[in-house]
Amino acid sequence: MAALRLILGDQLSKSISCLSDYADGDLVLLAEVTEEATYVRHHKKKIAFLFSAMRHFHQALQANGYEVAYTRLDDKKNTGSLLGEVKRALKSGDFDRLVITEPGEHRLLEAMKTWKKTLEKPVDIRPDGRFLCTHDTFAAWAKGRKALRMEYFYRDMRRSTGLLMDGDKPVGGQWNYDADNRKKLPKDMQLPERFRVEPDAITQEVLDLVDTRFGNHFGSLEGFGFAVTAKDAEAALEAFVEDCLPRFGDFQDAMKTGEAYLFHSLLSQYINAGLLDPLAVCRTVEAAYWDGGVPLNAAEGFIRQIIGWREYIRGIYWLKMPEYKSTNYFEADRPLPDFFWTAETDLVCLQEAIGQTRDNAYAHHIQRLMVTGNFALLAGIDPEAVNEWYLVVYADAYEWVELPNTHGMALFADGGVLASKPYAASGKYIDRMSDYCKGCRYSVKEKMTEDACPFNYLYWNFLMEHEDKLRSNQRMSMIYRNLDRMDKGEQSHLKGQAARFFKSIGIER
Ligand code: FAD
Ligand code: DLZ
Repeated sequence: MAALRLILGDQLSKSISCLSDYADGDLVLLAEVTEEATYVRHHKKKIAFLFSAMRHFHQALQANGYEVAYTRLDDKKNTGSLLGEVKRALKSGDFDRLVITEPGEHRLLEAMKTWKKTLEKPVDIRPDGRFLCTHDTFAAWAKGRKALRMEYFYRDMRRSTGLLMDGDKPVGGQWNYDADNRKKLPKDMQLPERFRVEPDAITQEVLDLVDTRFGNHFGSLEGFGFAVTAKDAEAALEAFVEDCLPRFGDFQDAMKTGEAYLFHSLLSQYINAGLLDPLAVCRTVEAAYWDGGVPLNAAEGFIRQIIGWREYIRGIYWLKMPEYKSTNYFEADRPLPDFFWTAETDLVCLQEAIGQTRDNAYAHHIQRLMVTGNFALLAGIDPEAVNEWYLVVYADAYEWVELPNTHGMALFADGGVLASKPYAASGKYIDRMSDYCKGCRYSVKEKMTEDACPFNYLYWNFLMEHEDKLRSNQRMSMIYRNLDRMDKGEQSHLKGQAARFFKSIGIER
């Protein structure tokens, strides 16, 4: 008897576990469905990227001899849901089971667990072998630890992959070169042209479809230049290694007006969708280091993001869901300001981060963490609204990776599962790492006046509002000593400034 094998839109790898024992007579199913495209109103570029990559993957599978059923969004018989499409495909042949690779989102896994009953057939849900750390390995690492800090997990991952290792010691003698990765971008620094792929006929057709069907979703389709095949994603990796990797480390945290990409890899959406294999990407970067020309802080910094942060974030998600999502440590409850959708704000840093997000379905890590994330933290925006925004707006967003980064890292809504203290910062941090403040109508040097940078008074207001939860945190003690140096009048003036600002953007309590 034959198997039906469902491949999801972010599982576009020929090595995906649900294909591993494919045999003649089996059928592979890929389906564009409204349910997945609208459970949040994904950025138009994200939908276009996935649909085009799915259509190209369909072609690649056929060229490799697989029998594939492909549902296009506009097919008349499209039922609009994955389950509906599975049912339809099962009727097309004599299949005795459904084979799936576990999805990246808890909501879908829970739904799939009920399919066996609905379909009255065995449903084989397999582990996703594209990750380097299994759920069991992560759970074993986490067991009995007081704090689940990424750094120790990362060291184990270095040992188990052998990446940048010299026997059992880290190459260069240090595990982590993060302290060398915080340079501000020099004014006259030349930035590389970024790799892009001109849309082919398939992509163009998808762009038209998305424009028609998802016209009311966030974001612009203009300038779509993503790779949509594994081959082009490999070319994007090569271009990154050649043009950007040597400077990736130094300027990893920098931000510059009008420049969305700097030396970042722009590879997350390809890795997350299965067009690139994370370990192979790291091996390519390691090889570039051994060949010379790529400094250790760049190679280590990049590899840490993938085998460290990426795997750790996924581990936390599956270890802590579903309770994780409903925590709200600071009881934050303000609505998301409208400017998160329009980029219409006088703060240049937010204008840049949100405007680039709208145009590119991309912002780099420090923009996500220290500009939009930091603002949402300081302003006490409801984590549910913030989590949904991040899931909507980025081409690389799936809940397994988006949620711990937003809920845990940016908002500290998990109360410290992921971070040892909130990443709260005043405008001073943004000024140190960018040129945004120079062109801003607010003054980053001020905290008391009408013209003061809102990040400054929001920062102090946040510290005062959550003193009961934060003062005892040893890593915050210096900050609270600074607060104690302010007299009561100054403190109450800062609170007043924050209240006035919340009112001005329509999110007062
Ligand atoms: P680079 O800066 O070039 O980094 C290299 C690679 O490392 C990335 O491609 C990515 O695969 C990996 N990486 C780096 N940091 C992280 C991290 N913290 N977690 C997981 N992987 C990481 N990343 C997503 O892939 N999807 C998301 O939905 C997502 N949401 C985020 C939300 C917030 C609030 C924050 C602070 C971070 C989020 N990140 C997310 C992590 C990170 O910002 C992106 O992976 C990165 O910006 C992608 O751009 P890049 O490929 O140019 O990355
Ligand atoms: C994100 C997405 C979108 C927009 N559309 C589809 C789709 O039509 N068909 C599909 O199989 N997958 C899609 N996806 C990806 C899924 O949402 C993703 O597999 C789950 O969220 C689990 O990570």
